[in-house]
Amino acid sequence: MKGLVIKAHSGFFTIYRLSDGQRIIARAAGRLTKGRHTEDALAVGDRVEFEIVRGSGPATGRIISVEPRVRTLSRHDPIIGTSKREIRQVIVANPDLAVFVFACAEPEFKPRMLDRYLVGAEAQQLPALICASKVDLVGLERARAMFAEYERIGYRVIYTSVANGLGIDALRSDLRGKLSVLTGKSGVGKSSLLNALKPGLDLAVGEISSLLRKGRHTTVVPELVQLDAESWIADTPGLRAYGIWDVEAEELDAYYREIAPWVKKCAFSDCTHTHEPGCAVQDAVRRGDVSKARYDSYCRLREELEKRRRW
Ligand SMILES: Nc1nc2c(ncn2[C@@H]2O[C@H](COP(=O)(O)OP(=O)(O)O)[C@@H](O)[C@H]2O)c(=O)[nH]1
Ligand SMILES: [Mg+2]
Ligand SMILES: [Zn+2]
Repeated sequence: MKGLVIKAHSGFFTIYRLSDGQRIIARAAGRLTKGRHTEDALAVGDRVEFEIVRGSGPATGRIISVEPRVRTLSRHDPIIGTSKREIRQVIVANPDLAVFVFACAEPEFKPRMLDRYLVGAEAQQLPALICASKVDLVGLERARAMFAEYERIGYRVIYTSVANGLGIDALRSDLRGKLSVLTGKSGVGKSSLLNALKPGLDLAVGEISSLLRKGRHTTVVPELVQLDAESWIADTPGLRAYGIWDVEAEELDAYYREIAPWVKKCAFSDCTHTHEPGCAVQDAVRRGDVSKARYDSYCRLREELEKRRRW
């Protein structure tokens, strides 16, 4: 039988059986988790082959094999990662889309934080969608102005408000047929959006999401929420999940998508684009091809990545 892992909880997995949508609790066959691994053997989002095991209690499943992953949203394990054996902790397997929720107000929109999320998505080659929420608080015109630069450089931005229903259908249609990872800091309206996308879900609003549980090594692991037969959402916590910690200062320019095309034109192949002569990136900023705000954000993040390395 084929299934999708929708929840992972200390050695047990909840599987959604593809044939009929039944949810079955399963354990992994021993050989799947034993031995050396470079990343978690099983995670939410994995597509698996399993069989039913009948014992004295209720029917349970045994996972026999895991389909190869298309990609993973992962990070280095904070504990094991410091030892010789590096294991990537898989937060979500096979995500198709990252949805970054940023409120137009309450809390105040911080573009630099969005830039970090985008860098994380680019680094993991995960397509990103920006959701500008709470548009009713500022009006559509101001909201569009706030996110205009991101549209200009090619990101899709969906403007939403659960107060007046704006953008909910558009968002739902962008999520259709995908496993999406929904992220944004507390209070931006993630639970409200999920409730609007899926009437009847009834997530608590204005509270820390009940869908999040502390997993091993205190990382919060998401549980998949089903939107319709083929659409799933992982409601994940913030930035730490996005692999930004794995980005090296030298590769950062590749993850600012409007900066990346200029890099090969710089006079020095190891140009940091912060002070060098003959820097095509700085020229692009002067011409306005790269916005000052995004360039400053690049410089700040680069400095931070360099500092971290010096620790
Ligand atoms: N004005 C307005 N308030 C919203 C909107 N979406 C959510 N809120 C409010 O923002 C607060 C946080 O919402 P919640 O969905 O719990 O955010 P979460 O922490 O990201 O899950 C609540 O008081 C919501 O009522 C919106 O579109 N417009
Ligand atoms: Mg919430
Ligand atoms: Zn340069």
